[in-house]
Amino acid sequence: MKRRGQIFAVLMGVLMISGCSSEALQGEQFREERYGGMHQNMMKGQMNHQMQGHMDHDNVTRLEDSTGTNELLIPPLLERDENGEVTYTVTAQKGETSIFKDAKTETYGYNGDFLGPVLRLNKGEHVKIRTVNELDEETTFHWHGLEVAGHADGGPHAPLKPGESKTIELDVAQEASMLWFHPHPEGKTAEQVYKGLAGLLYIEDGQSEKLGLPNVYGKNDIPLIFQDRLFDENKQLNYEMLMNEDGTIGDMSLINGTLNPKLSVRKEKVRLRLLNGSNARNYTFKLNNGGTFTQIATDGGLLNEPITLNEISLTPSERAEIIVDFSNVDPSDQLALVNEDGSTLLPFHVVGDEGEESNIPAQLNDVTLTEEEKNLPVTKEVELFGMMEHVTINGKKFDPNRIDFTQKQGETEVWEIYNKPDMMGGMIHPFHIHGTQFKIVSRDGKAPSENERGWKDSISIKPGEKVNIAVQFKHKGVYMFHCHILEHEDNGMMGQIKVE
Ligand SMILES: [Cu+2]
Repeated sequence: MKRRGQIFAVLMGVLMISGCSSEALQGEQFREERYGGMHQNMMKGQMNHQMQGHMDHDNVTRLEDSTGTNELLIPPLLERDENGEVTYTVTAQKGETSIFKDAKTETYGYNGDFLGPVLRLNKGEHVKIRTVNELDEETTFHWHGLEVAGHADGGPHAPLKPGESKTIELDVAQEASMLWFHPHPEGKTAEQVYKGLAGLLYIEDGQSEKLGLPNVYGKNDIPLIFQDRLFDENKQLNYEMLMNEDGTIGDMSLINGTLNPKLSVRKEKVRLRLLNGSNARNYTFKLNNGGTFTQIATDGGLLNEPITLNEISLTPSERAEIIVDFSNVDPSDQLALVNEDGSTLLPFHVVGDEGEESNIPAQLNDVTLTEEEKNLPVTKEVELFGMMEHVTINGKKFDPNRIDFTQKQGETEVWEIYNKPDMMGGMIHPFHIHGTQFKIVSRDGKAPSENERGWKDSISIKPGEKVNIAVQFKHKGVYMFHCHILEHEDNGMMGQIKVE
């Protein structure tokens, strides 16, 4: 892994020093053209580190295997406020967490020390959420995947200073899904998420409840927030020291904040709601026996039909709901959820009891890409480019005073998102738009895979790939669109759309 990085670093060094060869000159011009100020950074001796950081995207640090010592923590369901003035109160606060047995780690959390509770909203209801900042720094409360007016979306325009609070109101109109919430302050998102600010938002609707899918929270319906973290020698989340401009990748796997987790399940179908809540790591989830599972939902709702898979990839901020059938699994099978490279993420502890009866109906939803959507011309082009701090969208960095696009409320437009490769090939950028659930029209001109034919708010885009999406905003306001590698976002790989 390091070898390729080193070879590359040496190569780049040679190119820089021997400025007289034409090849080197081309390289130099290329860099100046593409990365501008990068040359200066190289001269400061940061290059080796940076290049290796980038090259490591091809061969990412393996996560430590979960020993299965600790029962997985299940996020608490947030109780509704009793006074009736607001539906929920969500407080960003500091805390201390015993992630390791022998140390306390300083963390951030919502209504607790680390991560956050689950907020449940019902389709059709009007809710008020009081947000409170008890941190020593500014933060925002962003509702990822929620179709909400721009002023309530919690982007970088809506910072709360320490001690401030703000109540937002919204009408919940979208279908059953698992969304999430996290901070979005300009330039500080990655650090605040890294320290623990992330919670889940469940939208519930009557229709999906009739399907008979596993839905006993914490028993056969389990949220799994996957995050990788690096800790310093004092077992602290020392972001300033550990961060990587190209996306901070850790060697320790936390699920719902639990280190070395295991999940005890009964002999029944179990619904796992997966969220890649990492700053930058991509996951490909598999079962260690190569067995299949069933995907039932994407970011923003149920798929039309269940899809049988033996692996599923999620880039940062993407979600998927899968059902694993443990009915015929024995404890001796030592079944586990593993990552692409085989590292054990979540061992399952199957207890002898029979569980609940549940179903996976053949028809789950009715979300279709219409002929009209398929035939709409591309009216917005987004070009993702760069690495490290030299990341841009359409050649520009985020400017809070610049509106990049406008779109009419309720009108569908096709956006073409292109991940322009760089001289080293480039890297996957997960692309997210605030305030909307969209549909994938095509990937490089071809229909999306069956398990992407549902509502999405974040998509993985490979280098060189062009993805067309049909986007509609239900509300007005200014919304962000950005790369969800949080360091890229903080480094300005973000634009703004005004919906009028
Ligand atoms: Cu990116």
